[in-house]
Amino acid sequence: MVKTALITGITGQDGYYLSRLLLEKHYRVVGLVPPNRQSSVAKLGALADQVEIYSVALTDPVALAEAVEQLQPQEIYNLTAPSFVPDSWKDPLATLDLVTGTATRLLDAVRQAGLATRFYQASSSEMFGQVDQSPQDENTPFRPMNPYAAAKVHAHWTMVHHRQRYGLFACSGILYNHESPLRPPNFVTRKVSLGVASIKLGLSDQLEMGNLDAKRDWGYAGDHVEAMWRMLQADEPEDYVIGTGQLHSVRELIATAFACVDLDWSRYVVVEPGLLRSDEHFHLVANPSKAKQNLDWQPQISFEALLAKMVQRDMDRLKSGTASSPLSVN
Ligand code: GDR
Repeated sequence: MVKTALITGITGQDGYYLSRLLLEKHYRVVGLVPPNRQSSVAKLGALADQVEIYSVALTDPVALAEAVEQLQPQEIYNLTAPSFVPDSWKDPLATLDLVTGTATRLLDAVRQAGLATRFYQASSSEMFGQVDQSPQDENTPFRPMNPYAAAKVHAHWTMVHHRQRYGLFACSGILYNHESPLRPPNFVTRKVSLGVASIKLGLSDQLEMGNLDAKRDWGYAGDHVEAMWRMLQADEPEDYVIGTGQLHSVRELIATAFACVDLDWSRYVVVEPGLLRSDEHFHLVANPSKAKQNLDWQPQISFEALLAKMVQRDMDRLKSGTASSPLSVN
């Protein structure tokens, strides 16, 4: 039987990699895309012809319930979110509605349709926030530090309630930073890979950065979407922390990326105070032991290999004049 997977946020980085994975596994892949976001489907490149797109407002519970009823998906991956964290301060209520509202509406749709659909909720390491233990695992308390993280916590608990009260097969993947050549350039890894490629090719001579001492657990998006899928194939619905378990500073990230093209980063990088964030002083790093043990999951691509891939891809894009086109992934 061909399985149907329904994805929100299909036009984002994770939507791309997850669609590719599911298509390789011969799923029927359906993306729920709001009417005002239809133009973003082009971001899926060659995959756009292989997935089905349903035009549905994620704010409309009736339309979502109809889509679920009609498609009868075996799996739902709820990936939609305004993922650039600082933006959530600009409109906390819109963030809450998109993140928590969409999760709640979809979970209710599954419950009301009486389906055995398996549900994946995209949770985030940002939910741990002000941690007093490192690394974090599935038992670490949530202490969110921004509206994005607070909304993700609310969505997570809504998912847990549906699992406990109604017996839905619902799981939360608490994912640490995961990157790829498809990351938009406002995120730090892509900003650096594009900056390095531009400097190497003589197109710019400076890279303005925020906090060089900030530390993150950076993995590869292709590895992390594999974990999402594995969670929904497990015998029991459980929540998992997904990350590499390795902490690197932004300074290390920059040095590693510049080293890919044999340049000394300290000659080009300047700190721009306007890019510093006031709400982050904590080290978010995963203890992914449970995923390794239960799902047989572990990252395949190292930090160094990931950055080399991103820098190379941006060199190629700039040389071919396609730097603004996020697609054609290696
Ligand atoms: P993050 O990703 O907020 O962790 O959220 P981002 O790449 O924006 O920041 C990572 C770290 O780098 C520091 N930093 C800078 N960041 C940006 N964007 N630009 C800079 O110039 C810069 N200089 C230093 C930041 O301060 C931060 O510490 C990502 C998103 O994918 C979320 O949606 C997801 O939930 C979390 O990861 C896990």
